[in-house]
Amino acid sequence: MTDHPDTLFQTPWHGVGGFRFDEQVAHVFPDMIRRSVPGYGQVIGLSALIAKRYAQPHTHLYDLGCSLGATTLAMAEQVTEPGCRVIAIDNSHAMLDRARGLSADRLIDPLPIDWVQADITDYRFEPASVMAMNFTLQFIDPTLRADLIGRIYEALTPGGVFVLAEKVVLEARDAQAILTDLHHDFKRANGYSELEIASKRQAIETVLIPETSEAHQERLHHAGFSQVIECFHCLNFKAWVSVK
Ligand code: GEK
Repeated sequence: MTDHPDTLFQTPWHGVGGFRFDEQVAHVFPDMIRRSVPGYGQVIGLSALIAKRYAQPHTHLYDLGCSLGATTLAMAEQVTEPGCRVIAIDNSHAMLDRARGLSADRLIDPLPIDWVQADITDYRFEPASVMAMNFTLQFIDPTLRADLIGRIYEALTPGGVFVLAEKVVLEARDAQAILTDLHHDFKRANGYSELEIASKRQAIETVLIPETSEAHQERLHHAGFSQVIECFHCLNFKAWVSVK
């Protein structure tokens, strides 16, 4: 399938209440995220490899904030343990609608997948061996993040893993400014104009609230994870694999 090109920000942003994961965004999402997040494909591939290594028989694998199901499908294709199923959760109806359609078009028969429209901040997780949350915690109200990570830890079986990928910020302003410039260069190199970069930045700044790596690592340790290991880093994007 060819990705629909992301042209959403070719006119200035006049949105009220910030960026939303609606039908317009869902339509262009694969193109948008690939051109905006350095290493996105690597993080998806890595999540699937981690799922393959850590999935335990007869447990759930969760994809939290699944959007169109890139992580979901990658995990479902790699895991061969018996009795596993993937629970893909997103609170955007538009995203899930599209994700269900895309997964129905797949020719191979991976693990069973449940597509669930729900808010992950108040969802009751079943026992799971693998939980992935790629580029989603950054959209959750910061005051709810510790509770969510705590509930993820509680749901994991001993030896289970949590994959977390996020946009991060540096404490030092000068260093952060360098990373921001380079991220904008990445977007320019992927064909976004100055107007598109500025408009997207304006639209997203009230809804995407990044934290420092240290804040993420501290929260993961505090939740109880025995190992918190950075497994991906490109510019201002990182991923960690945390083992219970
Ligand atoms: C990928 N992981 O392709 N509950 C459920 N879903 C939520 C919530 C919430 N409270 N808040 C936001 N979302 C995906 C990419 S995108 C990242 C994840 C991005 C959902 C939201 O609807 C959107 O689909 C997703 O989190 C974030 O690997 O757009 O930069």
